[in-house]
Amino acid sequence: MSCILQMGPLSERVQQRLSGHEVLAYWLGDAEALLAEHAGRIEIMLTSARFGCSASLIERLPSLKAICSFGVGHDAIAVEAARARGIPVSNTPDVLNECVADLAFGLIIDSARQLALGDRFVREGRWADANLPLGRRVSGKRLGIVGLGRIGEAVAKRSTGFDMAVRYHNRRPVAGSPYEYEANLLELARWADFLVLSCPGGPQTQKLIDRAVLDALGAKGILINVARGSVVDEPALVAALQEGRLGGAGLDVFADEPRVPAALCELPNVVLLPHIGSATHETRGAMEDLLLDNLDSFLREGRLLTPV
Ligand code: 8YV
Repeated sequence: MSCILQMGPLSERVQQRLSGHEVLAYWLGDAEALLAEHAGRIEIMLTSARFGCSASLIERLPSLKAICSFGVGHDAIAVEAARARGIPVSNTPDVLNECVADLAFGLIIDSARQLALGDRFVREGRWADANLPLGRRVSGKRLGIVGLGRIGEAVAKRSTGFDMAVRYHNRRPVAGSPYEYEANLLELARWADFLVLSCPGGPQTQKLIDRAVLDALGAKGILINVARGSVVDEPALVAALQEGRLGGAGLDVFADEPRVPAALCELPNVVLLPHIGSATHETRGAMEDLLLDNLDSFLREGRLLTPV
C-alpha cells in the first residue's frame, strides 16, 4: 500500500474515499517529526491549489512518485521541481469552468449594478432617506478577457446573453477563436468597459495588471478578478480606486488570502468575495471525484488522468 502525504484538510467525502489508504496529515501536529519518521516512505502527495507544495519539500521525499492537486491552478506547486525528478502533477481542470465563469458574470453584474451595495443600503434602512446612486449598464458593453483559456472561453460564451463585444489578450492568439485578439494588453484595457482576469497565476503573470493597465481601463472601467490575486499589483489597484482613476472592481481573489487590505473593504465600488469561484456543491464534488480518480489511476496504472 502506498503511503500518501496530504498537505491540508479536504472534505469529509474525500477523507472517507481515502479511508482504505495510509494517509499522513501534514498540517496536523509536528510536520518535522512526521517527515523524520516517514519521508522515505511517502510515494503520493495530495494537495490543492491553496495548499500547494514547495520545491524544498519535494526534495525531502525521495520516494515521491506523483502529486495530485485539488483545483485547476497549480501556481502554488513547484511543478518544475517535480518534473526535474520525473514526478507528474495532476490538477482538476474543466469541471470548474462553468461555475467560475458564472461567478465572473455575477461580479460583472454586481460591480456594475451594485447588488451587494443595494442590499446593504436596504438592510441599513437608508432607503427611507435616499436613493441608491445610479450604476452602470452591462448589456451591450465591451468585455475584455485576459487569458482566453478554458475559463476565459466560458466567460466569453456568456457574453452573448448580454450582447457584449468581446476581445481577449493572451501570449498568443487562440487558433480558430471567434473572438478578436488584442496583442497589446494596454490597448485591450483602453477598449474594454469590463476587464476580466481569467489567466493562470505564477511568475509569468505576476502583477501583470499594474498602474498603467488600470489607468488604461479608466475611471469608468471595472476590473474583475477570478484568476489569482498575484496577477494584480494590489497596492496600485487600491490607489487607482481611491483616486477615482478606476471605476470599480469585482474581486474573488487577493494577493495574501484570506487577508484583504482594509482599504478595499472601505470602498463602496468594490465587490469582495472569499475565493468562491468553484465553491458549489456540484463543482467541488466533481473536483473531488477528479482528484480521487487521478489518485486511483496512478495507483492502478501508474498514470495520471489530467497531468498539468
Ligand atoms: C480552488 C481555485 O480549487 O481551482 C483553483 O485553482 O482557485 C479554487 O477553485 C479552491 O480554492 C480550493 O483550493
